[in-house]
Amino acid sequence: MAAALLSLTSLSAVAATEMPPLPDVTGDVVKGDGNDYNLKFNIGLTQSSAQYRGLEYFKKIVEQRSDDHIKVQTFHSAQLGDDLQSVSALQAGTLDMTAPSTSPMVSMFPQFAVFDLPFLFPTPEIADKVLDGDIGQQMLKDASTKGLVAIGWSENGYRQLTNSEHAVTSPADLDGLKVRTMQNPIHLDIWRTLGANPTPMSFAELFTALEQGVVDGQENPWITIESSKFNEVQPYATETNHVYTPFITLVSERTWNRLPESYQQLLRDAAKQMGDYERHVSRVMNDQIKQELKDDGMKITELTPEQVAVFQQDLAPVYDDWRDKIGGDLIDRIRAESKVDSK
Ligand code: TK8
Repeated sequence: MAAALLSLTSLSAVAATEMPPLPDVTGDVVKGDGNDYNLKFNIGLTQSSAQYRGLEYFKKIVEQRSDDHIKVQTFHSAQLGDDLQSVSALQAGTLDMTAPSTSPMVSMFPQFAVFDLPFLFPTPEIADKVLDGDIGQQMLKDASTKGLVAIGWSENGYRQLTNSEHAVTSPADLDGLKVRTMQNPIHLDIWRTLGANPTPMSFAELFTALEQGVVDGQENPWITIESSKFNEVQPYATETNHVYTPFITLVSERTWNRLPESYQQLLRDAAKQMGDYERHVSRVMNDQIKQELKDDGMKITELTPEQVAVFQQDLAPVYDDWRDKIGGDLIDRIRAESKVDSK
């Protein structure tokens, strides 16, 4: 009896999180040029991420609406390369599609750095307004160069800190902590300013680095922490929500130029629908997964508004330093969206 109970509890503890169902495909079949196409789409996260769920929906839409003349082959867990390698592969024409975080791409597209400024997006709704409004749409146009065509936004989400050492409630607790960051100068600045010892690294190397103690901590959304099993090697987490990271949907320009216009439009439509659905999945699962991580024994610190304010104050200089480099005008426009929203 005790054994039966025990196995029941452990079963429920590992039960896979339920993803919201894949929506039905709407819209008519799109006529192409009679040719068949095969699109390889590679992402960095695992099969249990919201990102991969979004990819499954993208595949369903594109295959169904092209009457199977376009086949979408999905790859996860950086099987065909990490974010930066995938972008290079798109430029070389050896991969058709990918959806990296914007952060490692700031060296190519400096305006993406707004997404790295701490606490700039207070709510997901404001992120949506920016991504789906003029600013985000202009960014897609601006990023459609250098061998890439940018066709949509999904989300990675709000980032949380995890570590192997101790609970973190204030910047003082970060003293000397080795924190992996994305390959991005603002993230380096954030963690250096807070007193940690940051190391930039590709996401694909991160689990091993945490497991072997090369770094003590990292930061990513709850869903990424769980789907990448970081909680198995990181007993502590702090809900910092310090940065909101989007995923940008990219197509190789070489692939794009081979497609008839009707299929180009189909990819744009499907990327939009994937983005809406993926953001929904990501948000529905965020709290659910935080709870699961707690149930699985992760020690999660939820900060009080006063404790968050200490992080915000310490990070004020990061804003000032980056304001001119990114363009103060863009930052002000994003801030204005937040003000309109809070009225
Ligand atoms: C996945 C990455 C990842 C990002 C990171 O390819 O590197 O920490 O948050 O999720 O884009």
